[in-house]
This record gives sequence, structure tokens and C-alpha cells, in this order.
Amino acid sequence: MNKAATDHLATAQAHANIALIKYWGKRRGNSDALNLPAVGSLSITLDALTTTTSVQFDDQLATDEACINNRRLQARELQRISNSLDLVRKRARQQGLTQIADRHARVVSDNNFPTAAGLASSASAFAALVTAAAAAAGLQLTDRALSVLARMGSGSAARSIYGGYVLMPRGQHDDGSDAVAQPLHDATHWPLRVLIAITDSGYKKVSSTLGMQQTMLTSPYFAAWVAAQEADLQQAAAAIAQRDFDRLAELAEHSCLKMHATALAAQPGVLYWNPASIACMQLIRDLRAQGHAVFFTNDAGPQIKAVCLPEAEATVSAALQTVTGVQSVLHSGLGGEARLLPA
Ligand code: 2P0
Repeated sequence: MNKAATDHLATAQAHANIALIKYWGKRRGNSDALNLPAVGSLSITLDALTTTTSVQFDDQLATDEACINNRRLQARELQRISNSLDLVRKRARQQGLTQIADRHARVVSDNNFPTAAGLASSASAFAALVTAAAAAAGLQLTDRALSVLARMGSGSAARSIYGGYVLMPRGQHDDGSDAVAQPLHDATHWPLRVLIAITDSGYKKVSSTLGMQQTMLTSPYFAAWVAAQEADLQQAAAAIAQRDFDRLAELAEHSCLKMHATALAAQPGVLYWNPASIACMQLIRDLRAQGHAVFFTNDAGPQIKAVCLPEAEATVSAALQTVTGVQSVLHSGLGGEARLLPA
């Protein structure tokens, strides 16, 4: 019996990802435990941004407990984590691992990047959580099964199970079994670089979950956003397969701006940008017009990600650092899949 099986303890590491074709909206709204996306998405996994999470099932615990970045969570903050652990416990029960099914777990999780900066911490967090929890429970799950579990924790987390270029289809089935991420290419296919301009390190975001809900319920553009997504996904996948930077730049900026336009049109409008966010986007467009291979993307927060070819990295980084309001610039390449760390 291996150590994980005897201790019911495992540690996993997963990387953050950013979508080039965005996920925004849910098929059935926020109360659906399957957390099915309204649209497919396409992302790149970032090697420099990682979450490392340990899970131990322990019969001495009366409740689940979690410590994130050295802060012990309050009971009310534990619900999403316990929901994911419940899914693992349910699987354990189905497989006859009854001692796990009745145990609570201790979760210790650390990001190597600023969580409060509004970077995509839920993606790496839930991918690492389900990978560690499944192993700690003694379950042998496929990446596909882990991606489904991760999605139920957070939609973008389904993609962080894989490295490189990842497609998350919308799926058609009611049970969510086909809303599962698929690796398209590993990072070596096209080693793009990603620079993240931090424009507000203290930013507390309107959560994506809430922002999506408001957009779905009130934005007059939401139906048009959903209707155009399949074409965007197919074209972006083709641009990536052909390593066509200019085409991918066009498509990714379009998807980003279209997502924000849809959210801005909600009532009340969901606005994630600050003046520095807009200045960075304009600068990146100017740099591309001057011949530098770079485009922007941006998620549910004010930080701007510049995706570029390696030869443009130094110029783009130096330029971003001159923008008023940019506090720092993080550099990343494309990373690998979620994995268990040795005991
Ligand atoms: C994405 N975002 O595709 C989009 C673009 C933010 C903007 O997925 O409600 O935290 O947990 O499923 O995954 C962030 O949303 O939302 C996100 P939930 P999640 O990366």
C-alpha cells in the first residue's frame, strides 16, 4: 500500500490558465450544482502561476477545515470547498471506500501569486483541490473525470487539469458528462509568452459567478454572445493549430472585448477595468501596429494580460512598466497539467 493510501493524504499542484476565447455565462444559472457553461472556451495554461494543495481525510475531524495562504477559513467560506470534497466522498462511497466517505478533510492550499490581485485563482485552486482530494481518497480517476469534478467547483478549473492549449466545449448532455476540457496541444506546440500587468494589487473583484449571473439575467447582448461562440472557438483552434499569431490576436481581443461589452450592458453594468487597464490595452494595440507580435486579454478584474511571441517579450514588458498605474509585471510561459507531488 502506498503512503497516500495509508495516510489518506495527497498533495497536488495545478497552474492558472487564461482564456483566449472566454467562458461567460452558465447554461442553467448559478443554482445548478453541475455548473454547466453557457459557452465553450479555449485557454492557455500558465507555468508561472501555481496553486499547491494538500488534502488529508482524517477521522478525528468534526468538520472540513481549510487554510489558504496561511489563513484559516471561516465556516461560511468553506462551502465551495466542502462541495468539491462531497463529490469525492460520494465517489469513494460508490467505490466501496467507506472509511473515506464518512471522513472530513483538512485542506492546506497556497498560491505562488497574489490572490487578492484578481488573478484567476479559482481555476488552479479547484484543479489542485480535486486532484489532491481524489488521490487522498484512494480514487484512481482519469483526467476527464477530474476535469468534470473541477468544473463543478469552478468552470475555468476544468481547463487547468491540462497543460498547454485547452478546449472546454459547452457540451450538450444534461448530466454534464461532455462539458469536460480537452487538451489541444501541449506547451511546446507554440511557446507563447504571457505578461501580466498588475494595475491594482488590492482589488477585490465582483466575483465571476455574480458578474455572469447579472449578465445572463439582464444583458440584452447575452443571446448574441452565446450564438457567436462556436465560430470563435473553431477559428481560434485553427489559428493555434497553424500558429497564426495575427489571426489569434484578432480573435482573442474580439472575444475579450465582446465578453466585457456583454457584461457592461447588464443592469447594473459589470465594469472590471480601471484607467490603467484601458491604457495597457491601447498600448498593446499600438505595439502590434508597430509590428510587435502581442495582443491583450483580460478577465473579471483590472489586470491586463499581454500574450506575445518570445521575441516581443522584452519590448512589451518595458512598455507596460511605463504605463501610469501599472504596479508590476509578471512573466509566464505556458505550463503543464495538474499533477500529484511526491509524498
Ligand atoms: C474564463 N472567466 O474563461 C472567464 C473569462 C473570467 C473571465 O472563467 O462561476 O471563476 O466559478 O464557474 O471559473 C472565471 O469564472 O466562474 C472565468 P465559476 P469562474 O476564464
